Amino acid sequence: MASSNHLQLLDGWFSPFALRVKIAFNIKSLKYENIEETFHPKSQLLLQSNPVHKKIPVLLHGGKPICESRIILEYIDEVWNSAPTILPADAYERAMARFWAAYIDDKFFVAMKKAVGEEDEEARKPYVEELEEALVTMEGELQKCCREGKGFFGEEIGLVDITFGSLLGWLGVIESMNGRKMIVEEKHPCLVKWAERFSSNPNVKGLIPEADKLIQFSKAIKMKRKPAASAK
Ligand SMILES: N[C@@H](CCC(=O)N[C@@H](CS)C(=O)NCC(=O)O)C(=O)O
Repeated sequence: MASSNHLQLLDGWFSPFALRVKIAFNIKSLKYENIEETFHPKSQLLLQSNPVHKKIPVLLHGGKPICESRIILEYIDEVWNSAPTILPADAYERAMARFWAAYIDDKFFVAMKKAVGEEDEEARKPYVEELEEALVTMEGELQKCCREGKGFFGEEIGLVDITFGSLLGWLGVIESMNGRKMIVEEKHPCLVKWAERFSSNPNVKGLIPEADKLIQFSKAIKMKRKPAASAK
């Protein structure tokens, strides 16, 4: 039986969403038990804890499940509310952080997932273009922060940085598929520095899976799906 403060994470090493929670744990210096989800089949613990979406990550706090990565980040920040904080103290800035975090998931992640799913370069092109558009938008937003002397989308790593930065590993997969970098000095000078700063931050370092490992993982998933697709 879990004690009321025991923290468990239903994790998947490849998951950008689970990565967000691990970064938040580090920011708050929280100890947790990592439970790697098996997926094939999904564990009883996952099905019981997230019966609606049946997805990781799930945070179990004293046995009580909290689902959806951005909701988990906000929960962690509310329960362990001393500094460093993940959301800004100011209500307007908090609303803006939520806006950009939602933009990253709705626009950037969706295009990224579709791009990773397309082996053919021509089929991948429209999604890569969507990603490029979103990168220019995020560069514009980050430039405002840089002008205010901030190193991240806030003073320190916060909701927007975690939401966006957790996708860098998978962006590396698309870069490898396309044979070129997507965040480049000429178009995204602030994002280039931000990505370096984010990845080397002590709360993040070592957590972003290597692109090569993700590429192998993505190939294995596509192989599993192929027979089903050709049977249609
Ligand atoms: N919106 C969710 C997305 C979570 C998600 O897509 N998790 C994936 C792993 S990266 C998953 O569990 N997929 C299993 C499935 O779709 O059956 C969040 O932010 O937590």
